[in-house]
Amino acid sequence: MLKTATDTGQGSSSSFDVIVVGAGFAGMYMLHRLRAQGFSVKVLEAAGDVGGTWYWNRYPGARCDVESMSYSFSFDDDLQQEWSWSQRYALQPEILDYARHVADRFDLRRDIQFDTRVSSATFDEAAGRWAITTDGGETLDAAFCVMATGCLSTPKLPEVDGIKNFKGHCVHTGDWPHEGVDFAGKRVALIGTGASGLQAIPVIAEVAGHLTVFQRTANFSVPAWNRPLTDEEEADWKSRYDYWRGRERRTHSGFHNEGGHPSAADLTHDERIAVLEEQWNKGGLLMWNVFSDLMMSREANETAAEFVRDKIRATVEDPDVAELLCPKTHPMGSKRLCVDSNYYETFNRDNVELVDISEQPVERITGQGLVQGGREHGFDVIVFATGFDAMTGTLLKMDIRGRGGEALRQKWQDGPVSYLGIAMAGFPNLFTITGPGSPSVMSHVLMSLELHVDWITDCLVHMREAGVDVIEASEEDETRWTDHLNDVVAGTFYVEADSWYMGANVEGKPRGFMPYIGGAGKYREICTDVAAEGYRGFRFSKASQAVA
Ligand code: NA7
Repeated sequence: MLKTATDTGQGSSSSFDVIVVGAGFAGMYMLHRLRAQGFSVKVLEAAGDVGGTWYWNRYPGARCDVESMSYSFSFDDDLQQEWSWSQRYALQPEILDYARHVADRFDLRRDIQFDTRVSSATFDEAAGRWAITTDGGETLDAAFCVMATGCLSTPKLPEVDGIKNFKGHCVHTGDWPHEGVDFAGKRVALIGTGASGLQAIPVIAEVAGHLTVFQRTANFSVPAWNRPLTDEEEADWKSRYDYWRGRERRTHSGFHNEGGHPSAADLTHDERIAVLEEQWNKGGLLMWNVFSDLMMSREANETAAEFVRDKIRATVEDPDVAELLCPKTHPMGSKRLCVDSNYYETFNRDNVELVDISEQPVERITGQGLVQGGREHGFDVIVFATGFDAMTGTLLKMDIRGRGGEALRQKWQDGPVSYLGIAMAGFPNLFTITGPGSPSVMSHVLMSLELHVDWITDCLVHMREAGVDVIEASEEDETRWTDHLNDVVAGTFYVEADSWYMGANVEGKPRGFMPYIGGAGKYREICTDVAAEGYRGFRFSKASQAVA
């Protein structure tokens, strides 16, 4: 039977009902919910404080691409009412302040052990419990383990020799030094033009002596049109938060303002351009939904792609640079769309240079800079905006072993499989929040993680009431879910790009689309139905029977 916090004498104990790995938004909310239900919980976190993504990604210009009134917890109305955002899209320091505020407000830190990285998690079948080891040599155990490790939490450096030789300052956007980086007057190289690079480039360019951007693939970016939030906007959200949250939960992406997007097939060329223009002027990620057939109709996609290219050509003064910045190698939206502030305009500055490395990659890093195109370029700072081993990287860095000692690395050798992106067959009592196989990064992540946390909490309460202590996804339902996930994405342009969604940015990683794109609203209904039907697709047992 599950123990309560009082049973375990929480505080000095190393035995818990639940161990949560990660104290980003998912881990924080998981702790809050489970604690309120009387479970004993310990959160283990590698960082020195809460915040997850927003703790690590401190690069200049780091900003959320979900609007700030929406990018916040919905579980507590007082919290919603008391917090004020300053801008349409919040910058990283403000989001980190919010995370800290939540930690203070709900007194979360007393159950979080910081500066602790989990190295392994092993399921003990006889006891029906997880043994968790840390890099500090500790072993803790719990009936349940919840991986709240985030989707983009393992930064990836490029496979290029010599990084250690560089005598200047070398930084990755996803592991930014807390003391900051002094770019003033410096010769700066920035490699990578995904969302992080696009956000950092305009801000670094303002202070650097000279900034050289090394671009392997041009990306599609839509303006954020960021600005201060008005009092009226804030008041509108706060007066009807329930309405906005309800809308978000029913949509495909989880965005409050999604909806009404026509099929390009029903529109004339001029009508399509008018729709695109309207969406461009609104700005932001909803350009992804501009046509309902954007990701399936070559014609719809090419119309939108050419529209964005024309915007780039109209913005960037040097036509050769403009053409290099025009994405032509993948359908629009098949890699994550970027949302920028003055990205294309930055290439009109005298101190910014674009180097196309699509044909001639960076050969090596040297003491003074890097070699590319057969010549050495000298730099004081090199910024790697080269992305992450996304979705599976952090989970697979840990040695996670389920029934019979099976390693998750083994189970996922051909790519991740899971039931609903929440649980895996053979790994009883282990849950993943926004795991591969769930909408996660293809949705409003904060909304999606709240769904998972609520679902897991309800499930554990259900088990306690039913007097069972082991839950495991069935292999058949896991297979059915994985087939469904692949069916939904088959035939869309998502599977064409060498994106991190496909695992294509990491050498040797199996190729396959990892998030669920069936829609966040539909996914919520499925999860709700699964629970309502007695956790369809899961098997329950008592620990003493778990060996069977
Ligand atoms: P991304 O989106 O994975 O972007 C990484 C960028 O780095 C992308 O332009 C890559 O080019 C480039 N890259 C990666 N490796 C290399 C090497 N070896 N040489 C040159 N260029 C390279 O990561 P971000 O951090 O920008 O964004 C991740 C997510 O965070 C984002 O989607 C939002 O959801 C938030 P490529 O396209 O692979 O040719």
